[in-house]
Amino acid sequence: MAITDFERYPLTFGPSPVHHLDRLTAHLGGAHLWAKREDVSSGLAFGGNKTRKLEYIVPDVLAQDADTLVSIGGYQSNHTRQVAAVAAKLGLKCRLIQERWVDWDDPVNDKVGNILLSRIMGADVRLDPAGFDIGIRRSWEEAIAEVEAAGGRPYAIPAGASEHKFGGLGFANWAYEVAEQERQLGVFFDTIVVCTVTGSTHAGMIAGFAALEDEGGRPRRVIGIDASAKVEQTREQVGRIARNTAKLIGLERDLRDDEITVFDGWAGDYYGIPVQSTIDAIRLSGRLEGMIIDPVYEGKSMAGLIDLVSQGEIGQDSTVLYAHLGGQPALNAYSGIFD
Ligand code: 1AC
Repeated sequence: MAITDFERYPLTFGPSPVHHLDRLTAHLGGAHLWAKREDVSSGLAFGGNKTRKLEYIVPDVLAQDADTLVSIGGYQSNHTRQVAAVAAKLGLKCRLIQERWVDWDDPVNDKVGNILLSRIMGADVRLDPAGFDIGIRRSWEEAIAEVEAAGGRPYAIPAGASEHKFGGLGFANWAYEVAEQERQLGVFFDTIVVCTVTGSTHAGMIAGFAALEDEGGRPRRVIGIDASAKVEQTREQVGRIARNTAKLIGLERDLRDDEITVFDGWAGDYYGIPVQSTIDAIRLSGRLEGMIIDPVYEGKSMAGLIDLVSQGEIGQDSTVLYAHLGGQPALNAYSGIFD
């Protein structure tokens, strides 16, 4: 099968926009920087990367005649907010487990931003004191069982939709979308930079670009910047999901280890806790480009991009595509760092 053989339920406006980051490029004095914006690609609750993944999962939800989406994330999960939006759009119920993934003592951490939006959209939000983990969680399995026991028809979506069998397809297709946008714009992105935590965004890109390369496309680097602060677990998960996704879309070879690149160094000590480089990157993107990024994901991947360019790890002649995954609603729980 190829990516085009999978059914896709439209939840986005179409291809997410790509634009040049003129002032950031000039500021860093090298590498031509562009952004592809998942944050402005859907009308569903501010969109984001999960909306694109859910486009490939919804056909399965409908085929199973489920009546309740059940998912999980941290209090400020973007993923659960997008699941809540999709449930609302489809007229389904939504049950969300929101764990205390981040030890962040802002008094409104469990009230504003993503979690507020999920509540507004009618999701049944349950807080859970468990800490951060990208694996399959007991609380989520219990929620699925509870919905079932109450006579519901649950559809289980793991954290970030990453461990779902179709979780990598949305971003495998993103790679094909990029190739089409390159033809239209007359550019070639030799380097892609993306934040990675639960892994399927990054993994899908790896699979998609590998397939494009095997179809005669030019090779390129897909650099994942770890924001989990548990880089080995993330690296393993990215590799596994990338290989599964590559098989699904018909890649007839194993992925090479050099195709799976996860860099650490910008996550700090904990998932969800911004460090100075995160805050500096958020301010720089805002002040130079009016581009708002968040303290959990994009602030860390942007800090990585800035350093990789400044240190020459990404060359001055490179043309770089920065994947903006749409995590801004969480900013509401971090106002204290910008006082
Ligand atoms: C961790 C999956 C993740 C979220 O938003 O909950 N990105």
